[in-house]
Amino acid sequence: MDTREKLDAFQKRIDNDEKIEPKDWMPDRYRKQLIRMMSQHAHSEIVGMLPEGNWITRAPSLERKLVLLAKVQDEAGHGLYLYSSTETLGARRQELVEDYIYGTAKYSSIFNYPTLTYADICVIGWLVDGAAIVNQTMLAKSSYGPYARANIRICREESFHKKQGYEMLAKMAAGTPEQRRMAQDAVNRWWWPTLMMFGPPDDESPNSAELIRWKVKTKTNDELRQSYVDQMVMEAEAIGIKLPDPELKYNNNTGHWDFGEIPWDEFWNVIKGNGPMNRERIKARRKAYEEGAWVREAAMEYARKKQLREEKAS
Ligand code: FAQ
Repeated sequence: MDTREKLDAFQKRIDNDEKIEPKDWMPDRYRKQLIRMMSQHAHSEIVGMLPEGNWITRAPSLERKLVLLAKVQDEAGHGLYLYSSTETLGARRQELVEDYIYGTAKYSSIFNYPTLTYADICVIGWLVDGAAIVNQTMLAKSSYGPYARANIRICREESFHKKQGYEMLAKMAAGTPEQRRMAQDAVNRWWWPTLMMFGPPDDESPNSAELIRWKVKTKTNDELRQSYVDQMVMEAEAIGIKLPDPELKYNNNTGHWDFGEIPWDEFWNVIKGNGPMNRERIKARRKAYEEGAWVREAAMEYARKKQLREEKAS
């Protein structure tokens, strides 16, 4: 088959909702787009451990500490599934990692904000994991098999994270005036950045059309953002939390909640590396990477020796 025929056959498989697997033929651009998106997702899970890890030693009780430790550990696991699935495309993990800690590869904008009080931990569970679930439930149906399967597992764990965040926030919102103030203040700071997690508006999203044609994404950034807002309005109301948007209003014609203008300048600034915590996050990741060099070397040596032993034995 010539390239045109291969491309047509590939698109036909996608249109028939077949999964593409690592050894199947795929256009270079499909591979490249997946490596970009999946590795960004993996980096986000790993960088995402930092804002929450910051509160492990200060959790308000042993139970809360155990829950937070388990959550942060889950995020590390998600990073690992995602790096492994990106490797099925021929990418090398070390290069991917070095691309964001020393280069220009991106990770989610949301992890460049500080966690100022324990209420931020509740809000990350509710709002950030909540947004991640809306996005990743869609990605669990992605056309690339290993990515879809990684997201199925991730979503199951994120659902638990969201429930525990919501439960903690509900308790705070029903607590003392000081606890209620902390809960509301955290929601005020995190609401707009969580709306930005879904990416720029559709008419400013250069990758969406191609990703949707290949069913890597099956919904647009704005469609996902809208379903998130619709869901969160009700959840906020149920626990007496006010979302910080005076323009939130139910629209009888569309059946959705209209919302105010997202501060997009802030988003572009954060993804260019100028958010409140970008430099600190990269510094922390560089330190961990450099101090962990001996572990990687030891693991590689162990794998090399094991392979030699197996070759000798066979
Ligand atoms: N942050 O053309 P589009 C989590 C970039 S995991 C930074 O619309 P696309 C778990 C985009 O890369 C959260 N950059 O791009 C957790 C592109 O730049 P490039 C992470 C962003 O790919 C919870 C440019 O803007 N999830 O939270 C962002 O069609 C709690 C133009 O954008 C994923 O990564 C952003 N928010 O759509 C962990 C899911 N948005 O690469 C710990 C997988 C856009 O061309 C605690 N990714 N950009 O230089 C996706 O679904 C998509 O890639 C989007 C962006 C929706 C993020």
